[in-house]
Amino acid sequence: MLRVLQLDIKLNLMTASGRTAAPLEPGSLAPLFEDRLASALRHLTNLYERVSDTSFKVIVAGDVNAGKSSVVNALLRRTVVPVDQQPLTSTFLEVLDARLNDNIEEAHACEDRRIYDRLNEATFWRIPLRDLEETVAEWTGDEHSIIKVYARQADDDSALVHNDGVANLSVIDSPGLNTDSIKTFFLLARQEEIDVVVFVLNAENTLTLSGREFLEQASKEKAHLFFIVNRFEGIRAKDRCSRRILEQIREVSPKTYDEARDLVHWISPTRVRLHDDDAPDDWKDMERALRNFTLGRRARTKLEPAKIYLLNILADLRLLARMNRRDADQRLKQASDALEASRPGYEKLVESQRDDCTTADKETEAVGDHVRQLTRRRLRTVSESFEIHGGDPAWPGFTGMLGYVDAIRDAMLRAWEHEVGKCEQATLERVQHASARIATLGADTLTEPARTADLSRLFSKHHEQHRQLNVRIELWDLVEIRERIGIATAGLGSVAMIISNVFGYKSLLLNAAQVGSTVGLQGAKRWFLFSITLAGVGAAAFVIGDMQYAVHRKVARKIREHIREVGLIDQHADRVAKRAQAALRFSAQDLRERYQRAVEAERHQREQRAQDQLDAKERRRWFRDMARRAKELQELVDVVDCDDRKVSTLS
Ligand SMILES: Nc1nc2c(ncn2[C@@H]2O[C@H](COP(=O)(O)OP(=O)(O)OP(=O)(O)O)[C@@H](O)[C@H]2O)c(=O)[nH]1
Ligand SMILES: [Mg+2]
Repeated sequence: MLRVLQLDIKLNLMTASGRTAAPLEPGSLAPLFEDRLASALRHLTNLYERVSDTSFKVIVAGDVNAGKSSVVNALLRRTVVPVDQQPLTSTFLEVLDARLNDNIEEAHACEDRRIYDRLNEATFWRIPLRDLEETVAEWTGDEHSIIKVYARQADDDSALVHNDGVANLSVIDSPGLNTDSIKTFFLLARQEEIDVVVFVLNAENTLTLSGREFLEQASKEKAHLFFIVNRFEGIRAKDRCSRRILEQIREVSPKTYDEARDLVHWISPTRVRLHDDDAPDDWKDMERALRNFTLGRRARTKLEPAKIYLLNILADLRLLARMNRRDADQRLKQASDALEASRPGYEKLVESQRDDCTTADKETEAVGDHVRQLTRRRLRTVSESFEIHGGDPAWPGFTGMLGYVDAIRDAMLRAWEHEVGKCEQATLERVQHASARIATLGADTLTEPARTADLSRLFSKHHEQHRQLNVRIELWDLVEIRERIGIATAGLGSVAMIISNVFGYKSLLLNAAQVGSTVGLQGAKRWFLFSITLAGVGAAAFVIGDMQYAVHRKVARKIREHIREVGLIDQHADRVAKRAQAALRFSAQDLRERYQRAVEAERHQREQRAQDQLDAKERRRWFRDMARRAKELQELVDVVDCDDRKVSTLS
């Protein structure tokens, strides 16, 4: 349990929240501790000042009319404070060295000692020493009032009040004890930091209830008290009397009883002749004992409270350090556990990232290759079988030849376009399938859903133009190279041969009549005869070929040549492959990014935990150092010998 630092936390919590069981949040705790530490520091500063202060305060207490004022005067060897048979002293009188008041003897009556300032007349009023008795008799101050009496000291250095450069003592005469004055007494004791309480006991009277109550309370705060038992001379049964008194002292202050030889003195102040420097030896013995007790054992009166306070604070600090270290240990363990626990998940994530991204890339490549080959194969197939795609348009005769050729060509081109379209469709399906597959990659690891690629525009309008194929076929194209050379060398005469070559003689013969209808009978006859002649020259028999088939073949070949020259199959294969890969790369990239974000988030969290780990280690180290330092200090403070460790302070 905290000794110094705890009390205020409880109080603060009570006032702050109105209940005691307020949760102790570190955030709300810190300012309370800060506050408490600040006031502890202030207190330590006060204690330090007190320890380094050479002045001592002795207060003389006792029942009404016990002879307190007489003791004070006897110590001073002169009448300074008023003495009377009637109860007299009603306020505290502090007797100080006149040198503290520019060597002027006078009294300062002060309403409120907390604001007393010797140099500020607003805080007191002056009383000549000779009028002191009158003032003391008349003035009833309140709990804060005091009369500061500056008096020159007797030269005898055995007198208690002296200034030998080492210690500066002041003696306070106090009012007789009753319920009210006890309170006032402890209030003053708390404010003035009293070093020694001298209790004046009248041997002729028994201790009053107030006196007993006072002693009980005082011995709780100071283990040792100093007793002067007066009017002992007149007691006949001295042994019995002293036994009775010592027994009383033992009951209220056992420590004092243990050292009764030094701390209990049986002597009357009236035996001291005032205004005479000399005093009876036993009085002087008492004074020496009091001086020794006050000055010689300053450690006990001044150091002890500081020591106890310091030890308590250090014990508190060690406890706090221990608690905080334990907390840091716990945090360290939490952070380490969390880090360790998240490691397999993190490693798995990184591994799946690598695997899945590779898979996606491979899939992209594979789909590209696949559709490229598929497209290539299909287009090659269609281009190789153009002949069967040419359709079967009605033979229009020679004159409609061009239209006929165009019709065949168009049919073939349509077949081509259709096949290109089908390749695109197959690619689209393949891409859809692959894209869906990529989207499922990492589904069990990643929380972020996959973005769906928009495949509706994979082969959009823009691609229609790619499908279209324009191949112009001239009649001239229907003539083979070999034949063209013949035409060039043989002149027009070879035309019939060529034509017959192209369309076959059969068609030529069969269609002669139709030719005649358009070019004129005469001309037709001539063309026909000419051709016959030519044919007759070149061949023994007319081979009637299938003209339509020949046109199909020639057109198909022409288109095929065009396709080959342009490299159209590869172009299409590359185009669909590229499109497919581009579409799949979108999915792969999405996968990669989602993985990256997930890995990044996980890494960030791990870094955070690593940082927590470091912080906890740092905290642990710091609090270990703090505990070590507190322990070292404790040992240092502990060896300071203050004689009596249970002594505590009045303040
Ligand atoms: N015989 C005898 N008389 C004493 C002794 N001490 C004090 N007196 C007398 O007792 C009376 C009261 O003495 P004070 O010193 O005024 O007592 P006090 O304790 O200061 O009294 P209050 O301040 O009124 O409480 C005076 O008449 C003193 O002369 C003593 O040791 N022997
Ligand atoms: Mg008095």
